[in-house]
Amino acid sequence: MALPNKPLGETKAVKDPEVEEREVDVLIIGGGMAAGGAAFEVRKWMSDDQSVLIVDKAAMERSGAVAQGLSAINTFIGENSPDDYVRMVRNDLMGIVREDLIFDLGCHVDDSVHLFEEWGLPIWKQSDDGKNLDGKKGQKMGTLKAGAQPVRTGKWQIMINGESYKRIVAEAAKLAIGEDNILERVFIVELLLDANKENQIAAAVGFSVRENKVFIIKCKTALIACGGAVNIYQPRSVGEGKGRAWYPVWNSGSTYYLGMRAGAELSMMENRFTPSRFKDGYGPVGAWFLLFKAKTLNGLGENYAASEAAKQELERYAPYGTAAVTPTCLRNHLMLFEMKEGRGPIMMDTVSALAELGKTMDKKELKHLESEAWEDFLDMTCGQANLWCATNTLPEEKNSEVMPTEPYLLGSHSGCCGFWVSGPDYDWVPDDYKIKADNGKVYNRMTTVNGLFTAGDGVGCSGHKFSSGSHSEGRIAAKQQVRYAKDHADFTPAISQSTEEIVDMVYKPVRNLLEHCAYTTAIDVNPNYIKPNGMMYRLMKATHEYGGGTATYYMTTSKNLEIVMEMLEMMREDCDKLAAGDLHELMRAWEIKHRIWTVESHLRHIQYRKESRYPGFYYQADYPGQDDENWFCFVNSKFDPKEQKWDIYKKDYIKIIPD
Ligand code: SFD
Ligand code: AMP
Repeated sequence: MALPNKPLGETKAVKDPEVEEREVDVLIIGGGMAAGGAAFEVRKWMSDDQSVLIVDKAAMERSGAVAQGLSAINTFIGENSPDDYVRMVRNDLMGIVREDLIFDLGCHVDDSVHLFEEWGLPIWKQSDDGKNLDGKKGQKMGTLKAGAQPVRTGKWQIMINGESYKRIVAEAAKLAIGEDNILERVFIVELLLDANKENQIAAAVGFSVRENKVFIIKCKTALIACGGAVNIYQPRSVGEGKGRAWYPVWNSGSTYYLGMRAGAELSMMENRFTPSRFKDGYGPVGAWFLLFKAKTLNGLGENYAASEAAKQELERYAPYGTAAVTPTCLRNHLMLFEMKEGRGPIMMDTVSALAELGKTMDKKELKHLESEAWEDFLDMTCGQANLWCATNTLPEEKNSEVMPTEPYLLGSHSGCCGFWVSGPDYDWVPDDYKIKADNGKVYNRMTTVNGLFTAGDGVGCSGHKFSSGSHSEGRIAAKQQVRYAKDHADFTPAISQSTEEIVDMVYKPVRNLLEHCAYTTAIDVNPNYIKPNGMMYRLMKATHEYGGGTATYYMTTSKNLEIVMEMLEMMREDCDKLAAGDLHELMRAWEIKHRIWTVESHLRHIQYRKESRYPGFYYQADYPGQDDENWFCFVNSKFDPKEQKWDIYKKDYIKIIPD
């Protein structure tokens, strides 16, 4: 008889888990930057009789995108204005953004950065004679809040010694919210709507990845802040490199899945991010371009981005392409152009950059510069530093290859997919950007489902928040959640599903396995079920080949989309047959389901938008180029949980900040 589970390692799943029921006023789902901000802020606004709970699938100290740390904070307004911040984001995202949300964030983000510094995050400072001081030397210059000057790499970015960034943010969040109000290692699988009140959030359902226990958590209001979606496409790193990606592999689209299944309106899900990264190690490039002033060269050693051909290509995408800073997607577009023309690979010229900077430095300063090059990766993508070691790469002696990655979905970095949320209730915010709750009031960052909020990667149409902005947005949302809970003090959440039905849904993969595993001798091969690993390969192959993955240089067509949509529909059906033998595998089963729905919404949007708005991120070959006349608008979609049907439509873009 086949063994029903791995003998070692993971906790074996049982057929009948324990059930723990809770009820709180305010629920925060996720434990990353946005949820960390929410947890820090929330208790300040709560009254004594209100309750709160934060639930993270992992351990907050090292969960989410900032798990490994970061070496820069990419949004700090400082001496700039929020208006200009809006202009920058708008240009980078090819014109179609929610300016109310971006402006609002720009007004608040610096406060989070000041807090990070107060909590112990070392921020690089400029000395009076313009030198870069990091670590303790930087700290001696005083705080940003007190007027010390950060080391600006670009107009918006500042350098940090950020290996422990997430630990610092998590510590503050945990202290503020209180140990008793934290659930770690609990994966939320579904949200439930209220049994009596139409379109009102009522509960979240999840399970522990450490013990056989299902959680049913009722709430008046919930925040979904589970980050973006990774591993929805075949990654470039396969074989022994599998498991590496730039964005965090454990962020599986839960934000989008949870909200969309509750009926929350999505916006700009067609947008994706395929960042240029150091090849195979996924090291970010920002510090190299901005701090070290490096150039990328094509295979012929030419600075292709400065060529006449590149200039002409960018002019096709004016006014964005001709702006002072080329939008991220168009930077990729130029890179792909070279590769497709047979002028690859693209190399980051680290050698010339360090030599140039070193010209004015003494030996000690030069050594420090070289260690900064290593620290950039050791602080946030240590695998890249390992790869340099493994391949005998000294950046001052050998250039490194860069390449756009597989597609990720996110709303906080240089992408803007996510939910359509309410803007702040200011008179300058257009009515169409405000969502009125059942009581007629407007709650900033609330989705179209009453009581359901989101932040960070979850908020659509407003990228370039990064770590600091996500934290700040979590704080904005949490304050509104408390207000919502107070305004709905007499609402008692009720759910229509029985406890048995919920347990059966959450533990279905376990029950599938236990029921059928004796049928075959190899536990992974069975006509009655599919393991999440197999489903993962199925998903990745389909999106890779038909959905504009790296296989086709991010190109798709109407016919390809038709094919992949059919495949996804079948995958969704087959999710009922997922099987899991241990708790880790149960998480994998739910993650793949979340991924399938998420990437389906992405492709649905690409299918609907009859233009290629983001060249370099994706190309719809039947509709190349941009069609401003017909498509200078948002694309929104909604899954109706009652009818189990999709709807997709245009929504007007409204310009608020003049050029
Ligand atoms: O260099 C569930 N980011 C950068 N931001 C910067 O400010 N500076 C940088 O230097 C940045 N760079 C960078 C960045 C990210 C990564 C991975 C690298 C480099 C290598 C971006 C920011 O990190 C990002 O914008 C924010 O972190 C987004 O915040 P948020 O809160 O939206 O997502 P999260 O932090 O990943 O947190 C998600 C949380 O959800 C949990 N979770 N919990 C319960 N149930 C579920 N089903 C769940 N699913 C997920 C996670 O555990 C996590 O706690 S650079 O490239 O530019
Ligand atoms: P990255 O490391 O690519 O995630 O980028 C970090 C920050 O630097 C983000 O704010 C990017 O928008 C910005 N950035 C990266 N590369 C460039 C570039 N070549 N020109 C201008 N800004 C850049």
